[in-house]
Amino acid sequence: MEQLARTDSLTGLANRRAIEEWTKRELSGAERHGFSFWLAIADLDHFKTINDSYGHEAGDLVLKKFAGILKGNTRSSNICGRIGGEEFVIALSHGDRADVEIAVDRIRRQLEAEEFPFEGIVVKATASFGIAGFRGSKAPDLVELLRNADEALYRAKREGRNRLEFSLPLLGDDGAAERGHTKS
Ligand code: GH3
Ligand code: MG
Ligand code: MG
Repeated sequence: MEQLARTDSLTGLANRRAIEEWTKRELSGAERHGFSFWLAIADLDHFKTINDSYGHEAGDLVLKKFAGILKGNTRSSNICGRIGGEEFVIALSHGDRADVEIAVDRIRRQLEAEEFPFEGIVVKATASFGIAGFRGSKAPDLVELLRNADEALYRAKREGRNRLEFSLPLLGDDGAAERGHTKS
């Protein structure tokens, strides 16, 4: 029961509640020990068109396979989950911006390369990603991180989809150090 209450039934990923609990814990650790914390929102591109063209079941198949890609790319110290219909999050502790960019872009490329055989046709899908991060002594809450990640996601959509964008500077008083691609 405990486990079910924290699991998304379609994909088996962590649900919003589990993400909230995990993020809260990690953010307080990040604040105390000075490590960074990153949150990426992934939103499938033109997902409505996939449903409209091939049906809701095809859409569900894409959601499940994308969840598999996320799981395959999540280390035990990180978490991924489904927070809404076709919206997912990947939360990563530690690492600098370049590390996060590499990890998230690997997921983006895997989805782009994936073929979803469905009733004799091959369905393709892509996703856009918005990423927000924190490093410093005063942690934001999940809502604030999500808001920043969402703003970056909106930019990724506007600039053509199938891409990732960062919300910069990072939240927190050490966030400016992460402006560039390398840690200073
Ligand atoms: P964009 O690239 O701007 O994100 O376009 P979009 O079509 O993905 O965005 P929009 O928010 O308009 O559509 C999301 C669609 O996701 C609409 C909804 O029917 C579909 N959806 C939400 N949850 C599920 C689900 O559990 N299964 C399926 N098959 N579809 C879902
Ligand atoms: Mg959406
Ligand atoms: Mg979408």
